[in-house]
Amino acid sequence: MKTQVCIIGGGPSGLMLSQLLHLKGIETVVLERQTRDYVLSRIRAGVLEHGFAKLMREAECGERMDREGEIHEGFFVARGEQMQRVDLHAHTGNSVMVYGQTELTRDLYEARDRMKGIVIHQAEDVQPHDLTTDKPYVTFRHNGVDERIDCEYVIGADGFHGVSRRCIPKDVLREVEKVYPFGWLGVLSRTKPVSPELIYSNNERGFALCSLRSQVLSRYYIQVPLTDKVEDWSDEAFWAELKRRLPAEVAERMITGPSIEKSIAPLRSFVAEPMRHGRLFLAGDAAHIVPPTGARGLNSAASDIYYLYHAMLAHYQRGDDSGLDGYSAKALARVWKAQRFSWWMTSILHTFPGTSDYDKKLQQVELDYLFSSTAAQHSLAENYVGLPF
Ligand code: FAS
Ligand code: PHB
Repeated sequence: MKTQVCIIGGGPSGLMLSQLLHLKGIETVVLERQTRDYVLSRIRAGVLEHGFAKLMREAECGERMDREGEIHEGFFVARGEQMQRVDLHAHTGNSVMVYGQTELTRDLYEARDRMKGIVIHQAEDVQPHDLTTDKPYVTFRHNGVDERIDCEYVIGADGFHGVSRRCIPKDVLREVEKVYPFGWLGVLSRTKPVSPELIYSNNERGFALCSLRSQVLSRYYIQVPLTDKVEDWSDEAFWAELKRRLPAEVAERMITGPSIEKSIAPLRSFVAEPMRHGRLFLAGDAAHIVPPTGARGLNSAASDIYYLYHAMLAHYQRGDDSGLDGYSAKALARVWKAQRFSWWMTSILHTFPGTSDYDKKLQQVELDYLFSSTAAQHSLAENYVGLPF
């Protein structure tokens, strides 16, 4: 099998790039380890920067998002009984799109099918080869048969646990990481959301987040110790704890119901540099991870894909390799701004076990400043809607 760009990973990053390149006549093959149903069973991001929404439209995949997604022009930060609205539109003239990652991944798959894009599921033992030559190739096994794809470029869009990052030699790859001493217990329920806009709550019992997927599908999170297991949390226990961490006026109107999904995600900040090695380019979670507090994970993948898409266009249409040569530095510059914002949002909203009295005071003063300063709210708003690509 031959193609121009072999993409490892059929998550949002890989599918988006495949779709964008196909629309410009650049051939791709996507290799995905899991079944499509498995990929679509994962509940992840919920908030899209306007840049991501724009990319979905450019990929001719934005129609259902624009029909079913919700434009949000602000959100709330709660502290004890206090609630402060951050007016995204007033500060930036922009907004965010609330539309689940599961749905946009479904839209991307359907677009790939519509255009007869090649996405190979249950591709086992995917392995890139000869990445530092001008004839790289990728081997894998499918339905028990050993396969090979000869290509010109390999995109590692295979997430944090993928194979691509590990192809960069240890003496070249630099990885930095920060692991947080807690996780997020998330619940999806077919209930009316408690608030029309998101509520991020700093509470002495721990962080809580009220989000949504639609007006009949709520998404809630509470911070939990790393030692907690999902089975430790009944629905009743979850709802009771969530209410304790919200202002009384919000807790009182909470509509509870059975969880249709319940999971615990660990929180980490992680960056791998460089994001290029020869003909291999890393994108999305394969290269960087953020705690979901700032809703930057999926959105950081979007800017990687935007840069790679335009770099590939310049190469194939004009023989101009400046975009490819500058990709890693350009992508990392924006990745690190998202890292900073995600770390900052996490540091001001969560309780940190064993933190000093001084650091506790510092967190309260950060929140005092945010609640009292339009400049602080402007900074938060411009990061949340998405810094320019
Ligand atoms: P993904 O991990 O989504 O996709 C990579 C794909 O590669 C997967 O389908 C995987 O099966 C495949 N793959 C892996 N190894 C392979 C191999 N060897 N061969 C072939 N295929 C392989 N972000 C937010 O903004 N908000 C959130 O609330 C949020 N919650 C999250 C919760 C969890 C549990 C996780 C893990 C992430 C969350 N994220 C959130 C971040 C998430 O949305 C990612 O940023 C997003 O999935 C990134 O997309 P991809 O880069 O495509 O990586
Ligand atoms: C979600 O709806 O899953 C969500 C929203 C905002 C975040 C994190 C997760 O910051």
